[in-house]
Amino acid sequence: MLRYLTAGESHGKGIVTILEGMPAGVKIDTAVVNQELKRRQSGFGRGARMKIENDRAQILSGLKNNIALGSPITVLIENKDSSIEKLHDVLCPRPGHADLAGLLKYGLNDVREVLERASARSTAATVAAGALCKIFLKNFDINIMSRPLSIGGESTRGGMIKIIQGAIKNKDTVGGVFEVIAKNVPVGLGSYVQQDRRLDGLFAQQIMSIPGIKSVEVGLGLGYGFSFGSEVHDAIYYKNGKYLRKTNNAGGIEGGISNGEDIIIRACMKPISTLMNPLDSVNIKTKKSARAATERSDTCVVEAAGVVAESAAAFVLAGAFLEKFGSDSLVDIKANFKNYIKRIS
Ligand code: EPS
Repeated sequence: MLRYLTAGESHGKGIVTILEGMPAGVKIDTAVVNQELKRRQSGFGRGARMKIENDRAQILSGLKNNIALGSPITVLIENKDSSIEKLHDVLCPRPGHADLAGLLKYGLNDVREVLERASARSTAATVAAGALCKIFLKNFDINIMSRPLSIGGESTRGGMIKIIQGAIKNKDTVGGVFEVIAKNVPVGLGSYVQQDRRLDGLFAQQIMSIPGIKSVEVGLGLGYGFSFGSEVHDAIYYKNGKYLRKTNNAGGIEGGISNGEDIIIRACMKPISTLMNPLDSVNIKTKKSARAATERSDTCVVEAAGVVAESAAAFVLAGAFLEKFGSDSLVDIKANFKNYIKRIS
């Protein structure tokens, strides 16, 4: 079983991931992990923190001479801004953030004690785990990419940049929609036999858990609700010894199983909750009306969220792949994969 845990506060010493289940024999290039961490830090609309941090992976366990041992892989990303002990209390929870619900749930007296862990800084850990999964998947030519589809309703590159510039000027934030595509995924990952093995359900769980994500859809998604079956189901053909489809409204998943087409997932990210022109809130000490807290933050992270969602998708695909083809040794997995491809061809 492939699984991972993360730890770390936004302004603590660092962010940590432990990924367990990477098979022995996979060559891990730390530069590839660093490249993914850098992609997460990029994108138009990011705030000042990204100019401070230069996220780099230190791999503390699970490798010998850059080859996975089959044991848990620990990745540490140190925070340059580790000022957690010196930061001021936060007393006015931000609407949209975990601030108020977290405060009440854990019986805390300072919103900072919530926001430090609820911060999307933790997504650096998700990306580290996802980068390792991507490296594994690359052994089978599976590639995952993402792109923003629209920001604030604008779908051209120029329009998106303009909307973000306007949001910065208005001390506002803006949300958007992005798409994740996984190419060359073999037919047969996931299963219809149990709800917790359905590939679409697994993607939805992982991607919806990324901070700020409010909806996830596979393929045509919401569009199915406005369609007739004859218009949207992907007809099946057979040519040159292969099944094929001319459309991919299913987004590469039928019955909770990959069907061999590209996997296409779209997700919507809400606008960041820290507003420099804050909404109404309440001071948790005095219970009097007050403006919500302001913190250094980003204006738009839709592009970066796409990179995080690629990682979440890589984790799901790697897990499903290992379940299908074995999980201990890369050599065995390659042999099983080859046999399977031969059988279905
Ligand atoms: C983030 C680091 C944070 C925020 C952002 C994500 O840094 P700081 O709070 O020090 O500016 O920029 O977190 C949020 C937007 C949030 O709502 O928590 C990062 O590394 O991605």
